[in-house]
Amino acid sequence: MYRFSFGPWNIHEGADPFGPAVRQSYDFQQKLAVYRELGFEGIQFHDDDIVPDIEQKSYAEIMKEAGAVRRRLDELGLVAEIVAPRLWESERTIDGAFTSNDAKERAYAIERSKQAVDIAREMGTNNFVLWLAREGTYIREAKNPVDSVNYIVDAMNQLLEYDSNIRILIEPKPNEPMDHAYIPTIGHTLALAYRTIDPKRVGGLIETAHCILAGLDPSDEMGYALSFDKLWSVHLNDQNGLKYDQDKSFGSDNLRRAFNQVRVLEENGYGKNGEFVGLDVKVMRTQPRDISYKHLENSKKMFLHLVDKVRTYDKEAERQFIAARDYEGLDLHVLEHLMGR
Ligand code: 3MF
Ligand code: MG
Ligand code: MG
Repeated sequence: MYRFSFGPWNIHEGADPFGPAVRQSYDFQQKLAVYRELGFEGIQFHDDDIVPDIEQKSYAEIMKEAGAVRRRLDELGLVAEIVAPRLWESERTIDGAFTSNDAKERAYAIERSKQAVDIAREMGTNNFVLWLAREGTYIREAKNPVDSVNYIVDAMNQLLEYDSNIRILIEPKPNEPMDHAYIPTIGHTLALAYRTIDPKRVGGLIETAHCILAGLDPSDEMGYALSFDKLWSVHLNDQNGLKYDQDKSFGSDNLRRAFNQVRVLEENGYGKNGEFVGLDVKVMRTQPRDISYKHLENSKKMFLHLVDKVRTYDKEAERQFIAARDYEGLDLHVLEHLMGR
């Protein structure tokens, strides 16, 4: 039995860099109703999804609001899967958060993250996610790459020390918003883990689209993390080649690639230790408001269809093709299975 999650930002108004919002917002309570209706149990949160206008509020006010959201989730039978500090929108993180060239800004990023750890505790989750959005450069000469990596390790150490229960899940992404990010792949992520004071508590969250943007195969990236027991969450979605981060519905661009992701998760017991099948999907801008969450429904449906495809896959035939080194035969075997022939 899989449990599913997504973040409230996945129900959105349709703004893009070239045009404004095209749908009226759903408020937080309306979004919670969508979770219930579509059978999602887990919520992925940014600190300011829980406490809007967080930079304008006192610590006491922030914790009070977080407590109220927690009680509402309890009433509805929903759980917070992750909390992530939104370190990329502040005026104080324009040059990066942990890797800003300004020591005051780096200190702000660490304080804001510690506060988000407190929010995570209030929400009842140990999963603390870092998407290192602005930890990179627009131009190579703007930052020192060695110092930058050291700053990230130092920030993680401060967070691990601050709370002995949290575990940090890095969500790697190779570019966007930056031209180049310092932690572009799961390999970089896991290497970083071993530089911290507590490698056991550092792992990864892998997003399909981010792997494709790095020119890598998402199921292999997931397999890599699984081999270290460090795949602690996923953002399933899809991506049509090397362009902006599209966050398309899971399986919508490449069914076979989606099948292979579900297969590596299913065959390695993903979810058995309480991990959620997380989505990070955007609906098309054209979608009318009252059906602007179909991408979530469809992605979940596709995941479950593909679980079925994995379970009914003829592995004995696969074994024979492999033994004969007949990968042309295996290729067709997979395609015909996906086509239901
Ligand atoms: C950007 C992302 C992010 C992260 C989120 C949680 C806004 O490409 O994928 O979504 O998933 O911040 O870490
Ligand atoms: Mg994305
Ligand atoms: Mg994501």
